[in-house]
Amino acid sequence: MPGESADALDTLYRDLDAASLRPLWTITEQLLTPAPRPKAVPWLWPARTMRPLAERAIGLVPVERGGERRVLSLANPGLGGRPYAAGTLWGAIQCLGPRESAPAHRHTPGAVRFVLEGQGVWTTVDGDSCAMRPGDLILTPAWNWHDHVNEGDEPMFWFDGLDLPMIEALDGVFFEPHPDHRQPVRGRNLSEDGYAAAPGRLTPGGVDGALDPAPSPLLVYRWSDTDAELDRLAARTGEPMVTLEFTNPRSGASALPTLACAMHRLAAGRPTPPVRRSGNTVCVVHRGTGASVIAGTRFAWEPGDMFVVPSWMPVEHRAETPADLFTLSDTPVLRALGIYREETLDAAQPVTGTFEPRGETFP
Ligand code: 1HN
Repeated sequence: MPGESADALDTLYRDLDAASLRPLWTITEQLLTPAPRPKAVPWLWPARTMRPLAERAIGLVPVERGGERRVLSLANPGLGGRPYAAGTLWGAIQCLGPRESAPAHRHTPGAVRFVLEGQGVWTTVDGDSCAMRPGDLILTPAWNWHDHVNEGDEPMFWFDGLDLPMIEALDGVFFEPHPDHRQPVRGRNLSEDGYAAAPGRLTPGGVDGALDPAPSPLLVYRWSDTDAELDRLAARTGEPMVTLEFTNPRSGASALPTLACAMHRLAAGRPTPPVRRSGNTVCVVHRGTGASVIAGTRFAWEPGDMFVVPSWMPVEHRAETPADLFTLSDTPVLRALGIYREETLDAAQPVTGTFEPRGETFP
């Protein structure tokens, strides 16, 4: 009898549920999507909103053990309140007031800092004290002790990028505070002694290089080097956009095993072709103004703004003035697994909307 079998089926589903079993045939289509369907949405956090809020936090919130860092995380509205810029990436603005220091600790998630504003902060990474200046990239590889000390008289602001959501998904997070507030310092800018001029630390193009489970021994990539190399590359190619990846000078691989960092220089008024890639990207505007179209929505940007391009969403950039964009992505992980994809699309995307920043902005 059909009725009987329908009842029997209902009972089966109830009993499966009670036994903590899920029938795949009812959920196949939400699990095996034809292409990535990230929960994260394209989003932009304006510097004009973040900067004054960070400054207010300096006045109100001390940096202490337990809290560890004065960090405002980019919380993608698609992720239901989780403090992540995208499913795999942490992005944030961190600030440290004059003469403040953030205590030494280490953790299995790896981190990078891209400096936005100020001077006088030293980040010590396993005893190597690294100066931080605007436009510099500083690495704190997994399980390296690190602390930040502001020896200057002005506040400093930088972007933090971490692979924390990936390491959390792998249930691989370990964290340990250092026994002392500050770790012992072996010297200043030591990693640069050996590698600052090494070939293979700035690689044109990126994404198809070597893979390496070891992080870069060079911990600091100075803006002056990046800038000069971008100039040379732009002059040579004449393209609307040139890209330098910050690479491990020993192997040519990404800066950290899980994270790729790059700087893109955009010529004014020349749009880039639309591209989509598997994996997530966080962009930080270092210089210039312009706009990016992400999956049909136009995001206007200026220096210090941060925005996210979720997996497989087409993106194209157009600078109004000569512009430099820093990007952080999880590409090395997808490549290590043999599943990375990238595609250039034929035609510019139709623009179906304009992004309106949320929260007050302060001109
Ligand atoms: C961390 O240790 C830092 O050391 C910054 O500056 C941001 C976000 C999540 C977890 C650890 C830092 C972080 C973080």
